[in-house]
Order: sequence, then structure tokens, then C-alpha cells
Amino acid sequence: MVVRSDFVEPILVTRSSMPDYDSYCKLIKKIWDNHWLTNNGPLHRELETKLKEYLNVDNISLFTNGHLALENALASLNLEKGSEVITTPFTFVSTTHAIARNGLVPVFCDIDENNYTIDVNKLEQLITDKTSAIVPVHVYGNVCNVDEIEKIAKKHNLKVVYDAAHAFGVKYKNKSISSYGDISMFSFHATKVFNTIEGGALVYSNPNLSTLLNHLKNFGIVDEEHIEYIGGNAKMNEFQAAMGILNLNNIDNDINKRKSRVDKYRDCLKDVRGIRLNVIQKDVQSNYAYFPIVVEDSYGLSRDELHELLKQHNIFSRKYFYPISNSLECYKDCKGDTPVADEISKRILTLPLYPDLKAEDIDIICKIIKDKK
Ligand code: T4K
Repeated sequence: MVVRSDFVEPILVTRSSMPDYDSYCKLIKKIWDNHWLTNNGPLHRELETKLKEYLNVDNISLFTNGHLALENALASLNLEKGSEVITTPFTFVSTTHAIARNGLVPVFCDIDENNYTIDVNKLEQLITDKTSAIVPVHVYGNVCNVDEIEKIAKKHNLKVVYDAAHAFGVKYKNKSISSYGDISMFSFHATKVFNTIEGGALVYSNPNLSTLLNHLKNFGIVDEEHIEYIGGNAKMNEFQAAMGILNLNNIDNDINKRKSRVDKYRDCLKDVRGIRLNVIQKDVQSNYAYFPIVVEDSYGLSRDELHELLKQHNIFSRKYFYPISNSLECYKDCKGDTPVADEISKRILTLPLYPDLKAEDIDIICKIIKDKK
């Protein structure tokens, strides 16, 4: 039996990427020199420009976190209060909260059993004359069926806002995943492939949204004497931007390292009966954000038992995403049956994955999964 000593450091589900300490100190020295800490400062502007180049997109706005970015994305589209927004429950609860906190009504669509994103075959039947938008989620960086979603949205004149929190750096048919839909939201939280400590961004096709989004994230202030919108405060500060500028220098290297970890996991677990691995999608360049497995009955242990077993070895996998949004008390009255999402949420486990995860630790994790002890 493999036992990891209680004295070694725990292996957590992820570990933030951080730049070299001295480079960060050198960069934030600029903040001490100019006393400009937030409100669209020079580092914020520099990061915005660099992200546009990296993603090859025309329009981007930075936010203090991904959740407020998503809330503001929905606010900027001026959707009718009380209208319905179709989304999936198999996500971090932020997605659903962003809809509800805009005075919109979430309607839950089931997910595809292979890639866990919105099931486009069940989407159209949920559209009513009250529907104003669709908020699909590129969960784990898996790409939604963007082509079909676009067709359905066009046919019914609906807005599409992608929760792309997990999908930074993902490409579909050689284009940034944020090129699809009206707006896409990336999270730059500490746990994400690319982080600015806390942070997020919106990428959008309509350049006219820039000014509105910049006002919405700054109390609706247009200029010193004009406040035109009921905005909040969702601005990214200079320390966050500095972290982003430096992490961006290393992003391709980080994604490559993630890929090699994922390849190793896949190789070790490919023949384990009852452990289903994440799908490899056609035309998709992945960012290898998460390593989810589905624990089927034939494995012999339940998902919860495997989660516990790993914990006993000081390895902390996570049940992303359980519980799902429509099982929560606050959303119990929302419409939509989601049997596939219910089932997957009870079987899903995300294993530790980050660029510096050691090969020998992956061996140990996989051996525990294979030996079931
Ligand atoms: N939409 C989706 C689909 C999302 O997944 C998220 C966020 C959002 C929207 C909203 O975006 P943000 O507003 O967060 O930008 C974490 C993250 O806090 C959250 O950002 C993320 N999704 C969610 C899936 O995971 P927790 O409660 O699981 O985090 P926590 O504190 O348990 O951390 C998980 C592990 O990460 C730790 O065991 C170790 C590691 N870690 C954590 C932190 C905070 C680090 O290595 N460094 C750190 O600083 O929610």
C-alpha cells in the first residue's frame, strides 16, 4: 500500500502560479513611484493591451473579479427585468448568482453527458417569449457547442454571454474562445490557469460596450459632473494588474506544463475500470485547466469514498461541481429538469492539477485510485 507520510505537505486541488518574487517587487516599485493604486492606472492599461494581443481580440475590459465581470456583462445588455435566462446548473454558483442578482430569472438546461456543457438538444424547448439571453458555461475549459448556440440565439433573437471563467487561452477552430457570443467572461482568480490574484475580464464583439462597461464598473460615473448609470465598484487595481503582467509572460509555459501533467494522468488512468476521463474535443486547443473524473458504479467505490480515501493520504481532490445550483434552496423554484447534471454532480471529482505538480505525486495519486486503498 502507498502511504504518503503525514509530514509531507498536502497536495491541494490546485496551487496558484506566481511570478518570481523579485520581478514582482521591481514592477510594483512603479506604484510607489507614482502613487497610482487603482482606477484605470498605467499597469491596468498595460495589462489590457497585452491581453488583447495575447488573445487576439479587439475589445476587453478588466474587472476586480470574474463574478462582478459577469454581473456587469449582463447589466450592460439591458435585459428586461424579470426575463428568463437559460443556463446550466453544473457550474460554480457564481454563474447563477450573477443572473439572479441582475433581477433575471435563471432557467436550467441540462448538460451534455460527454463534455458537461449545455445540451443544445434540450435548449430550444426551454425558450419562451420571456427568454432574453443564454448563459452557457465552458466548464473545465471544455468548449460549448458554440456554433449551434449561435444558430439558436439568432433564430430567437437572444443575447449570449459565455461564462468562460475556466477557459482562458482556449481556442476553438484557431480562434480565442472569447470570439463567440456577445460577451465572454474570464476569471483571473488565484485558482485559475492565468491569475491576477483576484480578477476577471470581459471580451466582446461590440466596441460600443467599452464605454458603458467602464462606467458600470465605476459607479456609473461618466465624468466629474455626470453619473448616468446605477453602477457599482468592480475595478481591477494596480497590484492585481502587476501580477497579471508577469503571469502572462509565463502563460504558455504554464499551459504546456499542465498539458504534460494531464497526459500523464490520462496515461495512468486510461484502463481503470469505472473511471471516466474528460473528453478530448475536436478543433479545440485546451488550456488543461482541470482534471475531472467521473466515478462510475463499476469502479467499486463511490465518488465520496474515493474523495475520502485520497484525503486520508493528504491529497485533496474537490467535488467541482457539487452541489449544483438548482439543488440549492434559493433556486428551488426555478424551472428546468437536469437529470444528467444531477447524476454527473454526484459522480464528479477533480484531481489535483497545476503546472508544478510533480510527476511522482501523479504516480501516487493514480496508484491510490487503482489500488483503492
Ligand atoms: N464562473 C465559474 C464557472 C467559476 O468557476 C468561477 C469561480 C466564477 C464564475 C467566478 O469567478 P471569480 O469571481 O472567482 O473570479 C474556487 C475559486 O475561489 C473560484 O474562483 C472558482 N470559480 C471556484 C471553482 O474555485 P473554492 O471555494 O473552491 O476555493 P478554495 O479557497 O477552496 O481554493 C481551492 C484550492 O485552490 C485550494 O485548496 C488551494 C488553491 N489555492 C487557493 C487560493 C485561494 C491557491 O493555491 N492559492 C490561493 O490563493 O473556489
